[in-house]
Amino acid sequence: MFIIGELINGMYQNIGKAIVEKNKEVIQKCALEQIAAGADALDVNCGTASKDPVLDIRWLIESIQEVSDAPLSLDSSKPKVIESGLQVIKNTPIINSTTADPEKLGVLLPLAIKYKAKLIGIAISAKGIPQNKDQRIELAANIVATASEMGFPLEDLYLDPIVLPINVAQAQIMGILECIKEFKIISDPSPKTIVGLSNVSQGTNFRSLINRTFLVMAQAFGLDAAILDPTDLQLMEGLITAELALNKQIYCGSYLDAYKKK
Ligand code: THG
Repeated sequence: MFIIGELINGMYQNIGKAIVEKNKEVIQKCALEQIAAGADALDVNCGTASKDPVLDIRWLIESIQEVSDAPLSLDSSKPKVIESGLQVIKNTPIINSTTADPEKLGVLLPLAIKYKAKLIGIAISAKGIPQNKDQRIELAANIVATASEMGFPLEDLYLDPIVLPINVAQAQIMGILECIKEFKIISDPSPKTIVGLSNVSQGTNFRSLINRTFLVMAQAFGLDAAILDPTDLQLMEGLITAELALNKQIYCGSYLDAYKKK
């Protein structure tokens, strides 16, 4: 599983405050903690706290890059913010994200090609979030078709069905899980799959329990990557144990420690 740490997001109060006050120690500590906990990459999202995300995303990236060379995922719905970040990123960038809207694809695919970035494509259209599995698959297929036409390597494309909170969209959860399996057969070579995990538990009690239960189910459907909180120890232990059951790790008495040292 490719793990993208979700915690550098202006949506979190401490990070929003650090962005406004330009307190880079808070950001650097958050970056290092997530990496120590097992993150392979870090999501970077200015959130709504930022008045000038085009500049603030650069400040976030430069602050993180002073202490770590982990790959960064540029999380913004605004192509201008993503382009600004791409100009200062050192390691392979991840663009998070494009929708299936042709206008967005037309801007973000050429940027992904120019900067040799990985690209997350989310199953959302200009009309909004789909209401069922078939609509999600149709949007994902549109993204794959456009990426393929433009010569973007499909192994670098991560398709996201868009996870919704279980307390408002309970009837859609199984369809979202099935998308993870079906996205993989849209093309050969297969695109990869990703979810923003914590969406599933927003507004609920027992957030951590809901996150880790959904993650293990998504892993059984073939999930390749997740944006999640790597400092949630029980979540990470569930993730590692599911990889064992899926034959992606070799069992040994100390498999949890062995994975963490990888
Ligand atoms: N897909 C993709 N990118 C994404 C998402 C996705 N990026 C953003 C988001 N979804 C994933 N990241 C988060 C980060 C935080 C939370 C949820 C998803 C979260 N935050 C607390 C909340 O809203 O309750 C903040 C509470 C606090 O202030 O402590 O839940 O789906 N491609």
